[in-house]
Amino acid sequence: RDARMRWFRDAHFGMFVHWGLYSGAAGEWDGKDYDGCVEWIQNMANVPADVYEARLKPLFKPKKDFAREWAKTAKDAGCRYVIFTSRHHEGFALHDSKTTTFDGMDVTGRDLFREIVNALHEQGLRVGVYFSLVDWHHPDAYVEHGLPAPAGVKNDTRDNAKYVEYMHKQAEEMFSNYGPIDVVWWDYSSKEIQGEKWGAKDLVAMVKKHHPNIIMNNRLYAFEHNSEYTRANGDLVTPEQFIPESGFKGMDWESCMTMNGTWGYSKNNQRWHTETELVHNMIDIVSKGGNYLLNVGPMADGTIPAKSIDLMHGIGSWMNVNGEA
Ligand code: FUL
Repeated sequence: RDARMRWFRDAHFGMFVHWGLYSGAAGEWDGKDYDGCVEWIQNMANVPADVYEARLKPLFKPKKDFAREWAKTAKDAGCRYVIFTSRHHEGFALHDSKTTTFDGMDVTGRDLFREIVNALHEQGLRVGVYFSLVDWHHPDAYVEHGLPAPAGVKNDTRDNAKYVEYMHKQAEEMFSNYGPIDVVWWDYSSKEIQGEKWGAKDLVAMVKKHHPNIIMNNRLYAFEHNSEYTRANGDLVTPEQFIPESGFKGMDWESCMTMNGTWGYSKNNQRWHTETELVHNMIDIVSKGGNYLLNVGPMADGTIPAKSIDLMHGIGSWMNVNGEA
């Protein structure tokens, strides 16, 4: 394990990217503004999957070379790895999938997953895949959040086994077709829906078959900090939006944090942390033995908001002086 974790422990700093169809909504639905965690807008505005899909697909227009911009932003800031949302809870998958037409290839004619992975590899960055277990689009997926069912689907006739089979196929496409992947960031489980409800053992075996040294977070199982249970179920504890008082003894960890209180892009939220705050977070986290996973939420065309770029530049200047070579 120590050998497998070495690069991660040395990395200290990674960039998180939340990008999907929700980026096009930009925090607004039917004239109503949302500004925190707007990658949840489908849920917050209670939108049926078919309506959501029809409205957002036309807005999702990645510009050429968006992925190179991401990779350069991360590299220049001193990140050693990038974790991107290959599919978030909305269920839209960035790769070229044979399991669905709700994927990057069918919507944009491009394999966005490949563009991203290749761009990160070109910059010598390690690659992490955020994979949502939750799916608000698939008609058979577990419904925990009370979303209205898509047209023609009744909540009580959902066949969860079918969803799990679909979800596993999609994961295997991502983990077998795109070269080396270093981290898998499952998201997320609850006490009711976790572990074998997701087919966890098979998922883990599949991912390890393709990437024997992959590092895995602990969210295939219900969220719990610093317990034996957590230790047994992943390599990483993932404090979200906070820095623990002290580290997690005997456990690797990574604090994931936003710059402004939303993971997905919101045109409304301009409550940005300052560069000083972000640098202090870095020092606080790294001094306690964790990694800092700092989020950017690009717009629908893949452009990272200017303010986020500024903040990343600021951290980069600090890292040039104070970071490790
Ligand atoms: C959570 C998700 O529900 C949020 O939208 C975000 O992706 C965060 C990092 O993890 O579980």
